[in-house]
Formats: sequence, structure tokens, C-alpha cells
Amino acid sequence: MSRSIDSFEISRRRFGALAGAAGLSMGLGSRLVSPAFAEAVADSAEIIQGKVPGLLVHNAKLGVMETPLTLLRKYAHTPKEILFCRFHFPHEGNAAWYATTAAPDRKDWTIRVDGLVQRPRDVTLADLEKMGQEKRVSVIQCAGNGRSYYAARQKVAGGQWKNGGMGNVKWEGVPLRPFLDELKMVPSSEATWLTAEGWDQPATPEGTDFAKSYHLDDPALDHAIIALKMNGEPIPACHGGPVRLIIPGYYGNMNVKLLSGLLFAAAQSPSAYQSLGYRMPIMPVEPGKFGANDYTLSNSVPTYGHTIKSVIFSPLPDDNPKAGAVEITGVAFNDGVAPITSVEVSADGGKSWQNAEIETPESPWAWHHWSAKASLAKGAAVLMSRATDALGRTQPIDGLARWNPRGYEWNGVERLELTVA
Ligand SMILES: Nc1nc2c(c(=O)[nH]1)N[C@H]1C(S)=C(S)[C@@H](COP(=O)(O)O)O[C@H]1N2
Ligand SMILES: [Mo]
Repeated sequence: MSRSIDSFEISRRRFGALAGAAGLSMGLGSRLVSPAFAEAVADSAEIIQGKVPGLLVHNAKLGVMETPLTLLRKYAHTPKEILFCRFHFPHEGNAAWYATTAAPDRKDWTIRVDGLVQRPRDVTLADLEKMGQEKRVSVIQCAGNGRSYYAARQKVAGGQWKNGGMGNVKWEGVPLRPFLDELKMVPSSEATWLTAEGWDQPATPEGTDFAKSYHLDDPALDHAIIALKMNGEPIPACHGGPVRLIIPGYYGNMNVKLLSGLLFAAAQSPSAYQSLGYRMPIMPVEPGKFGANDYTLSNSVPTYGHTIKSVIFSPLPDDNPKAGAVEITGVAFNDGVAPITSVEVSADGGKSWQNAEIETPESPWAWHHWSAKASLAKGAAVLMSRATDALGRTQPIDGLARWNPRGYEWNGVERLELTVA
């Protein structure tokens, strides 16, 4: 008994800052970044080894970059060389070893399973490799993807993501629930939350660790894997190798990279990345009336599943489309809970709509490729797309109605302005 309490105390220290300090440190990353570093000054290939040049860099010091759609659309499974990347702690003076697309040389990796368990354990990478593996194709997407579009109402602090903070990736690893069962880590009845902890650490002691919590009854955990492979190879260090938690259908932040611990607890993590960041207010909020630090556990919910969304991949402005027949293509996805039943497309700024054809997706959580034939006239054109699923969930015509001070979960009807030659 005292043993498990002791280990819980140790875990609490390992698992992050106290709630009080946590709030203060949420903006740490951005404070450390001098304005000169803030936008696209360095090239993506220099910031993370193995990335192609020309990714759109949002934060050089932290290694935050997105994929231009002209590149993203070329691949069924987004390759490591172009997949968007997001870290919260500076690479410098911290852990440059993971700022690369190379597989990490970390044979000694262990995950500490701890908290309200019968007995804490260390599970090694070698242990995990021996267990049964399953594949999941799923979209990984930053909750801030599309944040820049909220600026039409009021600009939100943080990386001004366009649509390229996402990718469609093939993951492979050990299914989470059987893993917990097999190790007989039957949590006590008070254990209602599972917290995943990332290895990476804030640069200063008052910083808060990157930790995310899931309710143990959450059906999304039924599909979760402790991933060891990405697109058929060991997971690149910058994408969280050697071991990463993947919860298909859940926003990027929920997919903890560099997984170092799994903690059973009676409450969710005090980490500011759980309690303050990556949350959505449960009521509509107004700019100036609800701020980035006004989130509480009761007025907001974590950014769990992807809100339904579609993105137009072609034609893009860079394609210099010509007047006449055109095929409009793109992808749609949601949290995988209900099938996507339609993608409507408009080539005239929303005056008329037609149903696109949707290809059978590789999995409920994967990109759903769609296409529609249309005809474009010379001059300015506005293309739009809107996905809907079997639960009737759809993209709001006015995405700005979901404005929130941290700029998450943009899923307004896709709108693309083109000049047709
Ligand atoms: N350990 C750790 N895991 C993390 C993060 C992090 O900073 N540290 N960032 C999260 C966020 S916000 C996103 S969007 C995704 C990004 O995954 P990627 O860099 O592989 O594209 O990782 C998530 N997991
Ligand atoms: Mo993110």
C-alpha cells in the first residue's frame, strides 16, 4: 500500500509541474523565442535534419513547421521528410537528438508504468517489440491547424497555421488495452485517468512537462497503439520515436511523442498542456471577453477528436488553373466515430453545390479522398467544400463562430480563392 503511494508521489514529480506553476509556464516557449526567430527565417531542412527545404516554419527554435499543400497532396501516406512537426520545448540546450527524421538510437528506451497500479513497471523497447503489433492509418493533425483563419475575427497568438499542419500516416505498434491487460496493470477503482508523459523537458524548472490525460473509459483508447513504426520504419525521432502513443482520430497533442511514462491516477494531469492548453471552451466565447488563461476544467474540454473537416487539394492557386472543365479534389476526415457520408463542393462561392465522390478510406481515421467535376470561368473563382458525417456533424459555414482564444479546431467550410486564366 505505502509502496504504491510512494511510487505515485515519485510519479507526480516525474509527471510534471505543480498546477500553480503550470499556468505560468504555458507561454514559456513563445517567451524564449526572440522575434527574429519567430517566423520563417531559417529553413526547415536546417531546423530538423532530414526535412525537405521549403516547409513553412512557424517556430525555428522549437521546430514547428507545416507542409505546403502542393507537397502534401502528392502522397497517400505523408513521408517523414515533409510531415508537419510540432515541439514545445527548445531544441537548443535541451535535446537536439530528436531534431532529426532519422530513427533514434535509443535501444535502452523504457516506459515507466506507474501510479495507481498493483506495482509500477518499466517496459523496455525490446519488450514492446516482442508483443503483437497492429497497424492504424490515421490523420495526425495539430489542434492549431487552420488557426490563421481565425484572424478574420481576431488574430490568435501562436503559430499561424494554414491547412498543412496535418498528414495521413501509417502507424504500427502494440494495442494499448491488451498491453495494459497483459501486464496485469489492473488499476485500482480510483484510477479513472491515464496520463501519457513525453520524455522532452521544459528548458527551465518552472516549466510544465508535456503530459496528456485520457479517461480510462474513453472508447478511443480501444484503438490506441503504443506505436513503434511510422510508414513502415522505426518512428523518426522528430515524430516521437522510438515510442509514441497514437490515438487514431485524436488531435496531434493527444498523441504523445517520446513516450516515457503511463500513469494511472484519480485525476487528470496538472500539466498546463492538459489543464490550460489544448482545450476548447464549452460555450461560444467572444474575443476580449474570454482569454487564453481563462480556461478551467469545468468551462472547457480537451481537444480530443478531430472535428469534421475537408481540405481542397486541387486546383490550388499555384496550379494556375485555366477556364473550362476541372476536377476539384481534396480530402476529408473526422474522429472516425461515424462514417463521412457526404462532401459537398461549390465552384461558385456557395451559390450551388454538388456531391463529390468519396473514395473508400483506408480506415475510419484516414484521409477520405474525394473529387468532383466542375467548370471554371475566367476570372476570380471561389471553391468551397463541406464534409458531413452520419451523426449529422458538419463544417460550419461560418468557422469564425468557433473562434477561441487559443485558436484550435478550425473546421469552417473550406474556402479557396483562385484566379482562373
Ligand atoms: N513529447 C511530446 N509529444 C508531443 C508534443 C511535444 O511537444 N512533446 N507535441 C504534440 C503536438 S501539439 C502535436 S500537434 C503533435 C505533433 O506531431 P508531429 O511533430 O509528429 O507531427 O505531437 C504532440 N506530441
Ligand atoms: Mo499541436
